[in-house]
Amino acid sequence: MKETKRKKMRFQSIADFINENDKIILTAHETPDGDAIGSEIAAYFALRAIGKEVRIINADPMAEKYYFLDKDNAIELYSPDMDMPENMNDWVLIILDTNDINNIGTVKDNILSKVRDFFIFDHHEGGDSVSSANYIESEASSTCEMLYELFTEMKIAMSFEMLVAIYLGIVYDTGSFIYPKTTARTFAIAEDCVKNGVNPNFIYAKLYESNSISSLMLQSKVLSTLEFFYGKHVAVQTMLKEDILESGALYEEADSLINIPLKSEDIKVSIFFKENLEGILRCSMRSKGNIDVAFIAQLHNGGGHKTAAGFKSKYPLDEIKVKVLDMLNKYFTQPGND
Ligand SMILES: [Mn+2]
Repeated sequence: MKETKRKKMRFQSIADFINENDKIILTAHETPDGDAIGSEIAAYFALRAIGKEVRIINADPMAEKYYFLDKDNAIELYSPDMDMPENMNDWVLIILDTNDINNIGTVKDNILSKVRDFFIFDHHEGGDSVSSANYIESEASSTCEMLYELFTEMKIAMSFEMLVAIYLGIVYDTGSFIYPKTTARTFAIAEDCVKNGVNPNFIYAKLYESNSISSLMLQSKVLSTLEFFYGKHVAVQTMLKEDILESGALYEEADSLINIPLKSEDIKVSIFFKENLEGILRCSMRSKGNIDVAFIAQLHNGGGHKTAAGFKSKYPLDEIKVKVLDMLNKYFTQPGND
């Protein structure tokens, strides 16, 4: 009996927030990934099913491979001249898949600061110091996995569209069920999705076999910039605006290139400097084991967690590269480094 009562209360805070508000804007982190988009779509259909007025507004465009999830064309890209509700005070915001309000781009100053209230629903580490209303489970594989459990608890029937989005988010964030936070529960949820018609091969093809030829060209350009530091334990790749233009690819198609160097056992940190078409330089970092890259991002007003973090640089490439590499010095002190 006690067990049932405790379980029933698990999602009380977010369920109350949803129940108390009728006009809800959803957003997720900058350069939204599969879990961010999957979460937004699943939450969009769920909240509409219980009679809410819902909008999804993101700071950055999503990759084309996710378009099929958005059957209603519900995802809007923030722009200063977009059609905003007259009375923003009627609306609340739910932030998905990040617990850092500095990680939602232009949505922070233009929506978060104007809505009546907001709630963070996420699975990343580093949420201990979040002072606003939140529900964070850092041991969950993905935000989509948490949403499945939330909707189950709220007794919201899960449509096929929702299950497709949830399954895609889980596959994306678990690296197809292999990353450390993958649990038996993750598989049980995936099983339920598949039992209800989600096709694993179709989702795989959408996620990993739907890249454009121009994205291959971009990949080849970026990979050719690969440099090694600290005895070949740190890899740096660079993408400039010209690389995007010459390949004909989209900025967001460079998303997963940061993971390529990590396929080598020797590489402990992968750093990717990427410039967008407006000339804004972003530094993304991934690490293995005990190497913390989040502190570097935080020093530059960015965010993320221990093994995956990033920030926008206010310095030119040459300067920021030296600064970032210097900060990794404490992890690679053995002699013989190059
Ligand atoms: Mn996620």
